[in-house]
Amino acid sequence: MSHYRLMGQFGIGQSVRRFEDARLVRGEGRFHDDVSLPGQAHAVFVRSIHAHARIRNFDAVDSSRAPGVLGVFTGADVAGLGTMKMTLKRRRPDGSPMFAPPHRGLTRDRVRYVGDPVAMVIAQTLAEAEDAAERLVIDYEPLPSVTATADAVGGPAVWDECPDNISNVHEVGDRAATDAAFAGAARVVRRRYVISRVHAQYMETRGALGVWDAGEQRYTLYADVQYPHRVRTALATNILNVPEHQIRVIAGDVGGGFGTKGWQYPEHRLVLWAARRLGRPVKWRCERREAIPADEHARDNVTDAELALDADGRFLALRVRTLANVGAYVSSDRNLLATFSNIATLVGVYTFPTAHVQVTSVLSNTNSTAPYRGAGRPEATYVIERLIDDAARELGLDAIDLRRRNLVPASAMPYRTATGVTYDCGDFSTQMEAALKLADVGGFAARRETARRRGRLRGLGVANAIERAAGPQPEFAEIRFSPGGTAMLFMGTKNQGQGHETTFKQILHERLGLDPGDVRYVDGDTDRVAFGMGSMGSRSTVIGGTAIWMAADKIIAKGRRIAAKMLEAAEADITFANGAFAVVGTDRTLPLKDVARAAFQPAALPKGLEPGLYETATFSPPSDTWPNGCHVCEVEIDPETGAVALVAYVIADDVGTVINPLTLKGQIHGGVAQGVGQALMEQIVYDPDSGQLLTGSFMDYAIPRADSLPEVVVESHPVPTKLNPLGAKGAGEAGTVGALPVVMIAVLDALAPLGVRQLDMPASPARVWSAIREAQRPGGRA
Ligand code: MCN
Repeated sequence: MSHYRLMGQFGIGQSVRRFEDARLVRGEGRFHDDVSLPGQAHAVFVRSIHAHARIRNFDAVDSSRAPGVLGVFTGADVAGLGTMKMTLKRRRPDGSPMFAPPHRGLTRDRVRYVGDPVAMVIAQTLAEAEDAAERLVIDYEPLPSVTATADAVGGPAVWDECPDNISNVHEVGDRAATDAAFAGAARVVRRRYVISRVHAQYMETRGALGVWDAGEQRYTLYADVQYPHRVRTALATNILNVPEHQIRVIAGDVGGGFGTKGWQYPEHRLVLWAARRLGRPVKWRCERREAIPADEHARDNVTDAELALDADGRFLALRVRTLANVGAYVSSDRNLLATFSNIATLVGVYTFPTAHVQVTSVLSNTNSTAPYRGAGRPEATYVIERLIDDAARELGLDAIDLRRRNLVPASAMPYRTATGVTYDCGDFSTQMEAALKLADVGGFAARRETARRRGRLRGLGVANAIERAAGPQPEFAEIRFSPGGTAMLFMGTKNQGQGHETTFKQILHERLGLDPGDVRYVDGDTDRVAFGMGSMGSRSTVIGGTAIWMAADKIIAKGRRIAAKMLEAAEADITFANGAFAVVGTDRTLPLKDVARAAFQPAALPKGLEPGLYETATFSPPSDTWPNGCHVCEVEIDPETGAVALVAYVIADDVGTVINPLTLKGQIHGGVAQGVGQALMEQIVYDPDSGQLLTGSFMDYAIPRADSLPEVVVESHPVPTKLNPLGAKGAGEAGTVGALPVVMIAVLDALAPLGVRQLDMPASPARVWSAIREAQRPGGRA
């Protein structure tokens, strides 16, 4: 197929179907558990059954003698391993440095959450390791525990060194100006919002295979991580204390990461340590029943929010106080990410003259919390959008009008928020009006009436979403041609299901006209890819994609010199378009593929030009992009059972230039599903007295299924950013950011006629049913 026929078919803006899917749907993907090496042993982790306990004694005699056992290791054995390090400079309320206790891999003397790893049992087979793990006798002395966010301060100390359980306090905004604005406000609305704790529930549970090569004196880790290079650096510098070149990290296909597979888990270092100790590869794979206790969790905030308005319903100030539950350990900056990522967009898409936000990170006897799709942004949007809706109801205003009255106009761009960030561009009004139209909000009253006649309560939710994406951290791309004229594309980002191969080949095609079939895509291997920060924060398209663009520009620059010689023209007269060089003003053209072949033939090159055609580029954006959009949904509630059905959902969104409308929709759909999941059914629950994890499996942790969602309609209204040559903004988290608030807003709208004013997520049938009964009780909440 010629380049000319291909142009436009695979370029930016085309709904190209994912190149990777054929392999994946045929079961030919290579996930971590598909990797097995000769002589590998199997590791099983023994985890705490208590929320908080002192370990009086380990008795490993029986376990060590079990058939096939190669070793039973405890914290004492791995004491030589380092820990992750914090770089954030946070403080406690008294000004002292923050209290951020790292996880040591295996806990030695005290366990601090159900699931805290205390021992590693390694045997010839997995079954033998599991049997031996059951024979390990651990004598625990249970201690009082605290798991609920609101109870953490003043609860039993998770660490004796930090009696009040306050890890740190973080503030943004102008306290004095905000206090003054509240003092002079015509109306003030106050609410408390509880954002539940959830688990990412990726399809592929975690795993790791550690290898020690004695000859090379080198570790290799196969694991499903989102940033292999940063995992390598962390292992080398913090944990194992070896040069980075002595570690190779390989992440093959990753069956979902969602932020939670971002960093360095204890199991990674432990399988490497064990592989060296035992002289054979050591593999661990996490069963689904182990995943919830073993993985980092997410969200889990209690927020008191206050909105000050003038007599015309204009926003004067926002005051937010959040308690963020960070769990028992704060091993790296990543464990605090959500606590500051949530701050910038608490003001949403609205003009606020001033704001003041204080986030207190509290320790508890729970798993660490970490980024999960949105990492603070869904929480922020939840708070501001629900507060606006509650304010409208309390003040007798129309919630849509109240939003309209306070939107940041497109003419105000770039707009500096009271929370200290700058939205570079965006047209929030266009998104909102488009979504309202798409959702036929005008026809809602009639639909509500029809539903009422069927005995259903119908509710409408509107929420404007904005999030920070693709912040200023570098990303890497390399385009490497072979002498035959085909190319390899090496990326520092790591695909976890987003469709990177397709997206990146489209960008490459747009710039160089390369047939995607002529390009092999590579990511996830620190030996093959020079550098990378990895995939999180909806950054890959914007930053990795721009790095491709820049590397492609270098290919064109060098190719032009070669083409000039081949076409016997002056370099200044050579143009490049549609995958071919041309002599300006003539019909003489030369495909890039031919130029690439010539690049490896010294005789074909201009004098002094180095042979070969391979270029790298590293892009670091000047600032964040601000994807935004408006979500509108409708729910119907059965008042007899409390069951909520999501019946309509539309989004108008702006992710800047859309690279692939098809995969973008897939991203938004997936993101919405995760927001809907949290709003309606998902929740990690601990028993308040014992600290036991009550939702340890899919028998008690509900996740959305296909029939939980209606058709989700997405309409893009791009406002390209000037912060990168693609004009693209991030998109991977956008769906979740809007979904979390809009569903709860719709639920509360449906319940409002019954007098229900307050309901925290998840809006499960039991909770909705109880809220209805409570409101209808004489003297109830209505
Ligand atoms: N896209 C586009 N045009 C844009 C931006 C994005 O067409 N302007 C499309 C592209 O197909 C691109 C995809 O959306 O490949 C995601 O792009 P981007 O916003 O760059 O996000 P990342 O690739 O950096 O992925 C990270 C993001 C995050 S932070 C989470 S969490 C998340 C998400 O992606 N985790 C996911 N989506 C996920 N999807 C899957 N299947 N699995 C996960 O673990």
